Amino acid sequence: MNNISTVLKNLGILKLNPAFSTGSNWGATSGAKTLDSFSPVDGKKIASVQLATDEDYETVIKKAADAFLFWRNFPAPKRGEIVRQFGEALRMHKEDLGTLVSYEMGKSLQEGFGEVQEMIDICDFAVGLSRQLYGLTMHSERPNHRMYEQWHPMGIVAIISAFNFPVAVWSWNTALALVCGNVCVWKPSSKTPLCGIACQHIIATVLKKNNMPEGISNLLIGNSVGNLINNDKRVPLVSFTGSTRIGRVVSASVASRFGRSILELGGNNAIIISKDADLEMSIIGAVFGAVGTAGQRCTSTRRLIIHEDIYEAFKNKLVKAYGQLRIGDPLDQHNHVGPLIDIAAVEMYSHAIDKGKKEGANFVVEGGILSGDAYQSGCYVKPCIAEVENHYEIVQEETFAPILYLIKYKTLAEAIALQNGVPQGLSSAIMTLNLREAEQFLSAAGSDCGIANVNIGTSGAEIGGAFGGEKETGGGRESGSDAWKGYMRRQTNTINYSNTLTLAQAVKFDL
Ligand code: UN1
Repeated sequence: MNNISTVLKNLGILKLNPAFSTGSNWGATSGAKTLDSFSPVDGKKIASVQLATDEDYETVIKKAADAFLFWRNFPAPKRGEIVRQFGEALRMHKEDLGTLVSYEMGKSLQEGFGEVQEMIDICDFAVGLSRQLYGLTMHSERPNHRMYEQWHPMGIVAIISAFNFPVAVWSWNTALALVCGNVCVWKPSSKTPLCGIACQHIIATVLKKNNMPEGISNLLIGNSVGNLINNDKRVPLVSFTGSTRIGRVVSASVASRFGRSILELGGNNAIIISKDADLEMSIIGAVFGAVGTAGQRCTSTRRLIIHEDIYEAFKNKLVKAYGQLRIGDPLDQHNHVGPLIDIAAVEMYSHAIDKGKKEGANFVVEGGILSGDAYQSGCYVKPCIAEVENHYEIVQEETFAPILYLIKYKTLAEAIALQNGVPQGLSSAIMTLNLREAEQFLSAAGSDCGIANVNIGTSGAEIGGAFGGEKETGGGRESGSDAWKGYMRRQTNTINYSNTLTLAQAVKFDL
């Protein structure tokens, strides 16, 4: 692995210290406030970045609005060509960007590379889409009339993303929004600003090379930015990824001005382990789902709902598997589990364990905070497992940490009710070789989640499907399938090519 200053140099961002960017213009702010980015890997400060002011926000929105006037008329396949080049640039930078993700966010290097791969994949998807964006044609009830629908861009799309997928979630939104003819304003998580700067620099370089105007892709760093976006009528669409608590605020503010929002909020994802499951496969799926990204994916496996006949055997296998986990520097490829994002996350993890114990949780693998030379950042925790009941308050909540809850079931109907019996509805899975069980789980009376899998875990969705969930997860869809429709406005067109004006519904109106 390259050391971090080489990575920042290779990414071309070593000398950049902006509060915002409208493209190749990296604005130094009028404000004096700065934000330090610390690595949870070793606790060291990586860099200091400036925070955008309200004035900077205005500068960015004005540039974006101007750029939209050009971009909306630039043919969609040509927009796709720009996104294709962006995907190529990401291929070139995969190693450095993946390493930065791993170092600034703390996920394993493999997962850092995987995240950049998701970015490349969505670019490929968006390029194909840029020659589609299909609308339907309909038959008119009136003679010599034609009806069809078109999909038009909306304008400025704001993307507010979280620390846990500091680059991929932005790219899902940006790649789609751009081919759809929108311009983007991105507020990355203040826990991972350097990932934001690196991505913006990559796309800005591509836009500049193609002589595109400033303002097509924009970046704003700063905590007050979110609030400005939510209340700004010039921003018709806000795509927000984060907690249900903040999502509720975003959703209400945006709705009150009749804006549209795409919400990707909390998950409380379960795997049902049937007595007809392939147990070896189930163990790997469950362990990766629970400890991958140190349990900080919105798709992380939080609950295992296990059939009573295999409960003890499966639990013992899990305990054994947890005993083999190596926790440590995520850039060392031998380690399975890296740190949590920061000390506040460690506190939430400890609080959840204490609360669980008070409610009656029986820990079969104990948690704890690691200390010593290799864990100096204070952000490394032990993945743990607790036997619980589904109704415990702590089990009903999403804790962004590697805490796995075990729940026993007798009948499939009971298992499905347990799986659905939480406020969130993002991802779900069943491990079974029994076709009837699998189909019941996927039926209208089965899982109530946006994602329901058979014989794979809850995390690691491919970009080709629509990504998102129901209930307190917010209902938004991003990424593949027809999620692009969320980034466009639909227009129904009726064209009369006859010599007379015929009213619909056979209404007569003679003068
Ligand atoms: C997230 O955690 O916010 O399905 C996104 C997955 C990844 C995306 C997760 N492809 O686990």
